[in-house]
Amino acid sequence: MKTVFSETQLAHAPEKEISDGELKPAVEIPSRAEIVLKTVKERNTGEVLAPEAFPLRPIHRVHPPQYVGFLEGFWEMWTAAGRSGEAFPFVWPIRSLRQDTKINHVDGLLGRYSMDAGTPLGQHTYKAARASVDTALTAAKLLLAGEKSAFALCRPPGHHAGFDFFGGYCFFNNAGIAAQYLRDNGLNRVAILDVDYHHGNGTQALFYDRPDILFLSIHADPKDEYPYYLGYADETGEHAGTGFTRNWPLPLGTDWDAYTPALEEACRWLLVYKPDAMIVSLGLDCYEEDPISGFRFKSEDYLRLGQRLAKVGVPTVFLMEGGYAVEALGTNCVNVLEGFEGG
Ligand code: OKP
Ligand code: ZN
Repeated sequence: MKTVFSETQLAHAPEKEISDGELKPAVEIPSRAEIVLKTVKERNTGEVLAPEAFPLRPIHRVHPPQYVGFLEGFWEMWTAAGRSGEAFPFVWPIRSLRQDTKINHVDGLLGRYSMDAGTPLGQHTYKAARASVDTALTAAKLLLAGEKSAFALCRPPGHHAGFDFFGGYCFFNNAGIAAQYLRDNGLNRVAILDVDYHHGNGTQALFYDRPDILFLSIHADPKDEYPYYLGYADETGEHAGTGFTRNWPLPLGTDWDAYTPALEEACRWLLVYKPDAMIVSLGLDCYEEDPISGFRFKSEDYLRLGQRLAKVGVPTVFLMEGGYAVEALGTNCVNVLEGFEGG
């Protein structure tokens, strides 16, 4: 399986994040991608290629130009306001506050375009997030060219980013942009299977009213885990998209055996839907040693995950999302890819 990777993604290198009431060392860091790349090379999973530089058009199919422009011009605005370090939002237009005003101040705009205070924005964030999108789109294009699978080594991740907001370490919704790109290039039905430990709220919301992009997600129960406000079992789509979203929230402490029934159900939905292609939002944070997560996958379980997904028999883009146990991240990720190729 070919891997797509861009060094430019490493330019987003946050130092701190706001978490548990403290400024802590950031966990969504460049070494995550570096160790996966190193393991891909060591275990010879296939050729590694740099992404093509895509224009803004495929991004604008998913995110509005105002939001994209905000991220693009952010650093200039931030430094013009006299700030120099990483940025965090701290005020949001929630219930009873206005959404529709034209705001000048950078702090107001930060809140307008974000969902949380845990996602640092820096000087090179936009450039790295664009490279992450390019990585996802290049992998999708490999599928269109006839590859049976491809691995997009994306960073920063994407599945929490919504139509016009960043959050959960995500800026552009890589999986959503890739899915829409596949639709725009001749595929009729695309499935997204999100196996990150956290619910992919951004991806779900993008396609909630659409039957042409199926969204399936298995994750920690949001009543006990981030992102808290989406990802419950009763969210199944709306309007024309009714029945084309499915969620399997699972309790903290879930191990592979407890996870399998949900995975089997998700695979059954995939067989019924018969997608022309599948995008796997591949978070590796169900791992037992993950520093911010509460599931109990072992490294071997990621081999099993890959083997099971191969049986679905659909052209597949694996697209990296979360996973923060850096030492094991390469092994866990490549286990999925090898499991898939061998299964
Ligand atoms: C991004 B992805 C822990 C705070 C965690 C955000 C988690 C974002 C996960 N105390 N905050 O889905 O892996
Ligand atoms: Zn996650």
